[in-house]
Amino acid sequence: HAADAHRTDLMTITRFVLNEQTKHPESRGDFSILLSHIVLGCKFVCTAVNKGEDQKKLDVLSNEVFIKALVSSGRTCILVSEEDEEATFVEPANRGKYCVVFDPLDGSSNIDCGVSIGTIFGIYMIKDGHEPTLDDVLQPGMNMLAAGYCMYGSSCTLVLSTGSGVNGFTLDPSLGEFILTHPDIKIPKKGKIYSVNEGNAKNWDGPTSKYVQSCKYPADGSSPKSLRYIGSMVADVHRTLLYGGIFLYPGDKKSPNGKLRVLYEVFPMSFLMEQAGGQAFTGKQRVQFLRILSALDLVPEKIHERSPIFLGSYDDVEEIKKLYAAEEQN
Ligand code: P6P
Repeated sequence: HAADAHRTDLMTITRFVLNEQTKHPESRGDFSILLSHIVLGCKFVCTAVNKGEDQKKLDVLSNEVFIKALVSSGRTCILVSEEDEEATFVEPANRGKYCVVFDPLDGSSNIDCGVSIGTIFGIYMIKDGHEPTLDDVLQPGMNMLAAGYCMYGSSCTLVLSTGSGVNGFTLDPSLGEFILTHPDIKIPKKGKIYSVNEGNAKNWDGPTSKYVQSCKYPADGSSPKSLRYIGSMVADVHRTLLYGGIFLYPGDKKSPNGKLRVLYEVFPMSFLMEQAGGQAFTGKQRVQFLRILSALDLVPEKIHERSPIFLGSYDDVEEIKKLYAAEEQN
């Protein structure tokens, strides 16, 4: 009856997070309450996306739902959304100790052709008990307590890390619950796929060009990597996490900081990759003390600033780090 036991032992995301909470006896459950409101937002967006609402409305709708859910949780004090130029400061009566940075519907330009899109989020703790300021969200990714994404595709999958590994949950529409389907995700140490928009190759710098060339014409005679690029970060990162390989959004001559946003695209995905045994690198940070800094060491100065990003399987990212380090030495 093992199968039945499995079927009846429903590990919902709520139960999973409460189990995590027991590891922090000092916790008063605020974090679990915050996560339950993020989960509520994801369920709403999943329904709205599947209803086939039109893209413009969905962008605005998703943002409003997450802002309202997070404010009403009573556990947040600052919210940064890709959709809002300014950060939202929660009024004192409803304030909690967490700051949430999120992209409510990343890749939404892909909605009309049915490509998977997603919500990406990261959670910081306010720095200390003072009046909240932007400094509380301009923290390095290393300080994130949790990060995750929810992918709206053939199924609705929420991938989450609260700092002790990565777990994936799939929405069971009949129950309206996210059920644990991918326990303890580990990214393969090396992969056979590279994921980049080759259309930008003309403007790439030396190390990126050399690395992509080595994917196509391996010097050691091994077989070339396959190119898979969906153009929706959540979909490209989810495939990289499960199958291995490397995802790149490099800087180039036209956009030295690339396209992806630090707070709610680069940091959450880098956090997840490191938690799954992979790594993340920006190509811009100087080598310090003979250690090339992780993307999570970056300290953002603006809430919507961008950064180049190379993330995925440990060995694959290591290759491009060596090329940037070599260029640095010259
Ligand atoms: P490009 C979608 O617009 C997005 O923000 C990410 O989801 C995706 O990874 C990237 O931009 C795709 O950008 O320039 O390759 O079309």
